[in-house]
Parts: sequence; C-alpha cells; structure tokens
Amino acid sequence: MRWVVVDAPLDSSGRGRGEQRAPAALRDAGLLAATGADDGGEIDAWMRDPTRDPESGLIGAAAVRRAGAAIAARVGELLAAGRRPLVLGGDCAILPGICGALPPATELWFVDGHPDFYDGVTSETGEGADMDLSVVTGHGPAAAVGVDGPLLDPARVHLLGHRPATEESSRREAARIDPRIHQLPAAELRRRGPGATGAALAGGGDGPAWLHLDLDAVDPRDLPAVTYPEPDGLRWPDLVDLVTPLARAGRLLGMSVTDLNSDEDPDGRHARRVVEVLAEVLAP
Ligand SMILES: [Mn+2]
Repeated sequence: MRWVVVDAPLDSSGRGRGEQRAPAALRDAGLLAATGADDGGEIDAWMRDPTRDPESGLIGAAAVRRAGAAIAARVGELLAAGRRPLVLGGDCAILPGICGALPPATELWFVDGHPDFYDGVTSETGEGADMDLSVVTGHGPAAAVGVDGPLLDPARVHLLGHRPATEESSRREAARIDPRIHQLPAAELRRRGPGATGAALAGGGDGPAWLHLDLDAVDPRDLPAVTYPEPDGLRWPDLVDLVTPLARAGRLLGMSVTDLNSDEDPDGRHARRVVEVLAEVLAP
C-alpha cells in the first residue's frame, strides 16, 4: 500500500523550535520521491503559545487540544479511506491526536529515546512532548486531549529503545510508567537483536498497529539534530533492523516520525539521512 505523507508541524514548547520546520525539511530532502508516497498536505497543527497553563501544567493547553483535534480528524479521514498515513512531526505531542483516530484495540509500537511519561506536575518543561505516552494511556494530563481515560490499552503498548533513568526527575518519570506497558530499553533491545525484536512484534498479533518513531531513539553520534539528545541509543543500522519489519507489517495502520530539529541541521544533512533511512524501511 502506498504511504500518504501528512505534515503535523506541532512544536509543543510554543517557541517555534526547529521541530515545526521538520516536515518542510524532510520534503526538501526529497522524502516524497524517495518513498514514492502521495502528498497528503499539511494539518493546521502550528502552535504559538509558550504559556504554561497553571491548571494542567501543560504549555499552550488549548492550542495542543486544537492541534490534536485537527490531527485526529485528518488521520481518521485517511484511515477511513483505506489509506496509510505517514505523519511528520513536529514533536511527540502529535501522538494523542493520532491515537484519537485509532481503534482503541490498536497496538502501539513506540520507539523513543525517552518514555514521555511525565505529567503536568512532574514535567520540568510543561511540553506536551514530555507527556504523550502518559496521556494516551490515561495517566494524564487529560487537558492534552480533553478526555479522561486512555485512548489505547496500556497492555498493547510497547515502549522500545529508551535509556535508563539517570537523574532524579527521570527516575520519578520511570516510576510512573504503567506496569502493563511492555518495556524494552535500548541496551536490552541490542542484546535481543533489533531485527528479531521487530519481526517478533510485527508477527506477534493480528490486530491493527501504529508505529511511532521519535528520532531521538537514535544515538546522538548518528543523529545529533534533536532537542533532547540521549546517549547510548540505537545506531542507524540497528534502527533500520528494528523498524523495517514493523513498517512492512500488513496490519500496520500508519506511522509517525517526530523530533527532527532543523535548527540543529543548517545544511540539511541529517534530514537527508532520515529520508534515506525512511526510503529503506518503507520500500515495498
Ligand atoms: Mn518522544
């Protein structure tokens, strides 16, 4: 099935960081031609409000909800038409909007350098991209989506490629993670073998699945152009081995790619590398 590229240029800091220019950077680097994807246009997911909402602890709470509703509407429209969306962030704050369009029994393959499991209180930044996995599994803040309760079943979520918590704040984050979520940190994933892990997940069920790739899962030696680089990540070849069977799974509804920060990529070399990798893993 052909992919449909849709831009969701949401930067949940509200400060206009390079994540919101990533969809344009990836298009300039030749994403559509390299993947043979159709052009699904841009979702109005821009956010220009750096104010932290005292109630929810979330930056730009109303703007995040509005962007989420727009993302859910567009992704839902494509899925209803039998298309397979490739959603380009922006940062991980696009995830709740996407999950709002998925059947509740969808499996989530969440590849990320961080668990994204803060809430409005424990997050130091207040950015929605600190809390997306927490939000979609019903651990809040609900203000990010406007609904209480989970969008997906935590027992069907696989958190892959994150690094161990080192600082006090990230230890508090790790302690919040719903115990029903399957966790495979980067070191353990390398031990088991990224290719075998991807193949086992892809073939491990027959229900619908969504693949979410935060590019900070990749080691900063290979991809430094992210806002919150985290050492000891997957090298590019490991990431390709993991993601290829997932991206080619027949039951995959779609994929999201987040967190390329084009401010950190002035000559576009990292955008071009991301396009090469996507072309490789999405090749039919
Ligand atoms: Mn993330």
